[in-house]
Amino acid sequence: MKIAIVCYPTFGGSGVVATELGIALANRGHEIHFITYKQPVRLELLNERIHFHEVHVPEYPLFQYQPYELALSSKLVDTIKFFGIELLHVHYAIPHAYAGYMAKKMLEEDGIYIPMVTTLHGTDITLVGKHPFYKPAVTFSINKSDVVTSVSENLKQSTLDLFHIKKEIHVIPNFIDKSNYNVDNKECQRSLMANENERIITHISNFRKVKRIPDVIQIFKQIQDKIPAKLMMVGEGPEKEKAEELAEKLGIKDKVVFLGNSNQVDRILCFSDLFLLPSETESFGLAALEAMMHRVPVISSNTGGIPEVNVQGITGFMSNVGDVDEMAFNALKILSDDTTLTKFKDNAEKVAHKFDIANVLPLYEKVYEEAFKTYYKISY
Ligand code: GMT
Repeated sequence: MKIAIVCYPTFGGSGVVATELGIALANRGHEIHFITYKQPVRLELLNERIHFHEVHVPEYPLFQYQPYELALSSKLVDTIKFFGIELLHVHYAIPHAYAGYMAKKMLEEDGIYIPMVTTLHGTDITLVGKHPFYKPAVTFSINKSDVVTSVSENLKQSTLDLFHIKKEIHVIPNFIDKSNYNVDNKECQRSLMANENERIITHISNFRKVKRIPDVIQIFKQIQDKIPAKLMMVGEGPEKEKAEELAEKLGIKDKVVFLGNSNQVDRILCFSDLFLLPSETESFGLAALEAMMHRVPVISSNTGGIPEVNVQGITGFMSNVGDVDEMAFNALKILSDDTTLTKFKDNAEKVAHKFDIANVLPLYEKVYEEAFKTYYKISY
């Protein structure tokens, strides 16, 4: 099948999921066309089955805001026509589902019919999408999608609670493709980052407010008060500076390493002992799943879709949002001795395997078939 995938090309989870899904579909023989404003960060290799088409938005002084949706829908129309693309899969409702629907309607004028699958990722619903400025357009484009998927049961429920949705929402969890990881345990260069006796704690995110970055620093402060430890802070975003200031204020600056955005997440997780994800909300928590796949237990909040990934007392522990004392207490419980840590590491890896791409890819292929059926039933 020839499939166009629209996504954000950045380090965010939705872009990562879209990119890895596209690569896996190409490996299954499908022809994939990524359409977005920059080459997705995890898309390193293009080949005869993986194409990338860049959306340009020319600057025009009349516009205070350059019209990305317009440029995207035009690019979709041209690309779909030129390559004979058969299905459109948009990740993140804003503005992708909206632009996708416009493209579909323009194509229909030329007698070209293409079904659209929309995958909801979280902040397109729980943070940005529900804002009254966007809500009518988000509701409309979800209802106009031929098939809608969400990355967790929790996100499905939030979508139904927040919007007037007339479509069925299929839950397809996020996944991990372990074959993409290039590091095995023997290669972990732990000594570059910490002394032999230190535990390595890691946080990876886009450092937005919703990630509760100060909580990460506070939890680590309590951990390193009790045991030798280092904190790896991976990512870039608006809360980073505040985190650097807080680490300095708490006197732990020399124990916190800010690594910036990284394409070497697998190398960092390879030598990590614990992952912190104290987010305000999280529709799934792909970063936690990636950690677990690398045998890293997780201390997280118990919000949104996280309980569908992190299993209480098995792969780590969950606490109420903001309860940094309990999170630090549980972290110390996991890190207290090697036997306990190894038990949590084994469990994390075992549970993560449930989310292997081999189990998830067929679910997407099934909804693609359904999208065809739904679309042609409506159109003819
Ligand atoms: O978490 C972010 O800030 C990025 C955001 C995105 O759209 O890229 O992540 C959302 O989608 C991920 C992939 O489905 C989920 O794993 C994240 O939990 C979700 N983030 C939130 O709900 C805050």
